[in-house]
Amino acid sequence: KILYTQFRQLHRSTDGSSVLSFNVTTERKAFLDVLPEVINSVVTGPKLSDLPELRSWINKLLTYMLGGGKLGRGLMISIRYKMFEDPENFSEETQHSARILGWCAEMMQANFLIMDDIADNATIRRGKPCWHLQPHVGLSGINDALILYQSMLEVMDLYFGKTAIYPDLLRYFNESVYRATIGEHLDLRTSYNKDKNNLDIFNMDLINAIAINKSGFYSFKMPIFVPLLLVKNGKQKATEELSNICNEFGKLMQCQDDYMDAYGPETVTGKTGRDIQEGKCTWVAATALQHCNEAQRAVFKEYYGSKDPEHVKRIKQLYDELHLPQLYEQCERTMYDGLVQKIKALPHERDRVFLLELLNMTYKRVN
Ligand code: DMA
Ligand code: MG
Ligand code: MG
Ligand code: MG
Repeated sequence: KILYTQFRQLHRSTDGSSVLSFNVTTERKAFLDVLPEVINSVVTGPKLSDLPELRSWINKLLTYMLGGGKLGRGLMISIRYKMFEDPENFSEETQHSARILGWCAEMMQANFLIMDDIADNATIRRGKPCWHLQPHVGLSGINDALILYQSMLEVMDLYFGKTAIYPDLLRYFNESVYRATIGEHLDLRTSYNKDKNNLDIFNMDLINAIAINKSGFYSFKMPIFVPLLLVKNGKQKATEELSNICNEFGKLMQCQDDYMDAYGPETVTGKTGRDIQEGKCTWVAATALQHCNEAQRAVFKEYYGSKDPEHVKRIKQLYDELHLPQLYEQCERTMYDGLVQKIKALPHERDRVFLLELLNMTYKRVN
């Protein structure tokens, strides 16, 4: 399993321009070193100056929710910045700004996770109890999620409010929230219900719409496009082809997430599977239905979307009978191959190198 292995060290690309080298393990460490500054900038903000209790609550919230993640989105921003910046414009200061933006992405993600876990009745996230299950939280976690998001906006305003890229930054972050909430709506509102017997939800068009909105935009498009704002002429590199590739990454990531929900051990994924219980419209359920005979379809109809552990077991057994692991492996491979083709057709070498490495880290991921 290649996870955050070394990115290729490039000093000179084939088009002759020099490219700064980087290494994911080193960047991850440097990125983590910036976290105390981010938290500090929030809790020492003037709006909290007379509210010591709130300061310590927010400190606890940020510390809890920003720890233990894979940091994929944040690292994408800081690494991609370094990769795309011309060495003559690069400094520790500009890299620091990119890392701050990386943390903004992580704060946005943490805000989604709190709300998603409430809506999905989840219990474990990143190997720890979900935020809403912390003492005295419950549904007030919705407000904490908003506090997290607004803290992110405070950080962004503090570091970027007076820069020329601020309106574009806000646009990307705003669209990320809009897209993710649209995706979450589709995910939550379409769930299967035995009484309604709404099996028509399990179609690939809906699954793709959920994936592109729920995951594609904020997990790929935002962290892939935002660092381009930091570099000279970067906007010219923000193309439609690149955007399409982000959607494909979103589909791959969500398909993997759906598969791991049914098949990934909690000790590895750090979360509890909830999709069968919640009757979610997932890649796994739709693929199972495509391969069901009449009797198996009746089993699905009877037991999908039930919280009874025996029913969940029966659905998992059905998935096994239908060889879901093999079907998943084939589908993941097909998506991988499709992405390789599309990435290789991109005009900029730095995009090709970055995205192929990202793809290799994403392919066959287990958490
Ligand atoms: C989560 O989708 C989506 C957002 C926008 C946080 P999900 O419920 O499938 O995610 P997870 O499996 O991590 O709970
Ligand atoms: Mg969830
Ligand atoms: Mg969810
Ligand atoms: Mg999931």
